[in-house]
Amino acid sequence: MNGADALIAGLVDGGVDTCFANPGTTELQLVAALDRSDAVRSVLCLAEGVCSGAADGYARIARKPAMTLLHLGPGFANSLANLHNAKRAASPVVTVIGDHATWHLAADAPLTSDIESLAAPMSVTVTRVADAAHAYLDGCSAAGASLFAASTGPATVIVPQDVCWTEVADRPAGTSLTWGPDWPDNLDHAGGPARLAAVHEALRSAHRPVLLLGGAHVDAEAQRWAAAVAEKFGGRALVAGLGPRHDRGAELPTLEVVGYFPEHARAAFADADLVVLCGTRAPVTFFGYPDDVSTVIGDDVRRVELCSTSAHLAGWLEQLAGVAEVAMAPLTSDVGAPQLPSNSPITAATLGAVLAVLTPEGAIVVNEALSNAGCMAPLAHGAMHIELSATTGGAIGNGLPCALGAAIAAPDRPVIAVQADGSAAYSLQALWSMAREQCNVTIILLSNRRYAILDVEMKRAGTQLRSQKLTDLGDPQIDWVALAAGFSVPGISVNDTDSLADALRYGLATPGPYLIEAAMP
Ligand SMILES: Cc1ncc(C[n+]2csc(CCOP(=O)(O)OP(=O)(O)O)c2C)c(N)n1
Ligand SMILES: [Mg+2]
Repeated sequence: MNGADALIAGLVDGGVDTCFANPGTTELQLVAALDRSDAVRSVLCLAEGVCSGAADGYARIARKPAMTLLHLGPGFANSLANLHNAKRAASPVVTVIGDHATWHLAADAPLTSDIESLAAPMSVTVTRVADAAHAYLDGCSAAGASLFAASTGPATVIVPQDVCWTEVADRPAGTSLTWGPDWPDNLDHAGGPARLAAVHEALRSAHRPVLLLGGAHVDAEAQRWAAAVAEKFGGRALVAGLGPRHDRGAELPTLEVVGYFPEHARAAFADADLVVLCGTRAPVTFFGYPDDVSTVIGDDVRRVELCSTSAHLAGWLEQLAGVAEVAMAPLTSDVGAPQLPSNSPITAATLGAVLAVLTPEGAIVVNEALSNAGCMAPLAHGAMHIELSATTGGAIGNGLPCALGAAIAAPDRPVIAVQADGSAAYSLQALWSMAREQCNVTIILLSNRRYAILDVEMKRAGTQLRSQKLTDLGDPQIDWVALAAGFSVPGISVNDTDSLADALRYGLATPGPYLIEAAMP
């Protein structure tokens, strides 16, 4: 085998089974190694932001490291916005970047750049493979680092082309690693009992405690444990906004999701005297505004940390419930069936009502709805599903890539992408990979023909614009159905809830991707 084969073997032994790739000449040997490997499914993506976003979505659903293969500094740079989202989501994405042959770097050829400096801010580790003899272990360690660093997240491996083409002996024997089905808990276990006792003591002395849930996976069990603990101490459990993965449905306890705008976020904590941070940091406002502060929780409110972002949240909350001597909150069996709205224009509220009725049990709903994110609230009354927020790091354009990766990770689950139009335009190339891989993704493209959230922020800032030139997308109109057809994704345009419901039923029942342009008033 050569260094490229060894690197791929190491990644496979570290848990990688899927690669979202956009390679070039410096990755030729890696392309050949992937071609020789039966252990990795390779998915070609037509833009690097699709690779990183798809790997993010894949990792969130499959709960194992997902690989991307990218071309030197420029190709990698194209992936960074969604890699930033992946880092904020604590997703174990392993980025493999081919670099020039070691001796060719000194020539400063056109594609030469400082890849390490590009990678550092978006990675939990950056490794440059020194020689072919190290390739296997560097691959294995990168996959491991994505899961076991202080926080889970992106690991970057830079591999010079001469390392890839150099022959090596077979992989080192007996080094195969396997990870458990759950994301590992990176907290110091020895500190666990003391931390549980401190949190329990704080809860006992609080009058109005809030348990704030966040991190890589706010699952059903975590919410049921948290609801029980909160009830015992006369408090509330909340879920942090824009979370990587949030299980939802009518059977679960109703936990409020912390809102986006500062006044909404602050209102959620207004009466709290204690906040227990469960897998998340203390919340801050998304942006700074004149004469305002960053904090959401008052300085006089006590905070205690239960566990870190990549901890096994449900496990920690179960332990806490044990100390507090409470049983898990039951599932609600008597869940009234939501009703379709009478035929009406498509707004956040009516779309939410349609989604609450038609989202199937077990679906994955990717949320890049932005100014229409209110449509997600009614889904709490629908069937059990998984919500993935695309913009965990605030960078738009992750929705379609995330949906692609989620669909590849879970081919048996229907995926619904609730997708704002401006954000869709950043990474539309994901449609082609969805068509090629026949992913079961139904996209609801929210065509409001503007950067509406910017209009909202502008109004809140009291700014009057002379023209809408920098926020209006309606001139010329974007034909989403034609664009989808261009990528071999069938679609339809609808402008009322009856036709939206029909189209959604059709999209869910038909294999492969389907795009519904929801024309909004
Ligand atoms: C990578 C990146 N570029 C730019 C922005 C700034 N930005 C935030 S929202 C937005 C417009 C979103 O418009 P659209 O997706 O149509 O959603 P809408 O506001 O209409 O609901 C822009 C450009 C961002 N957050 N991330
Ligand atoms: Mg828009």
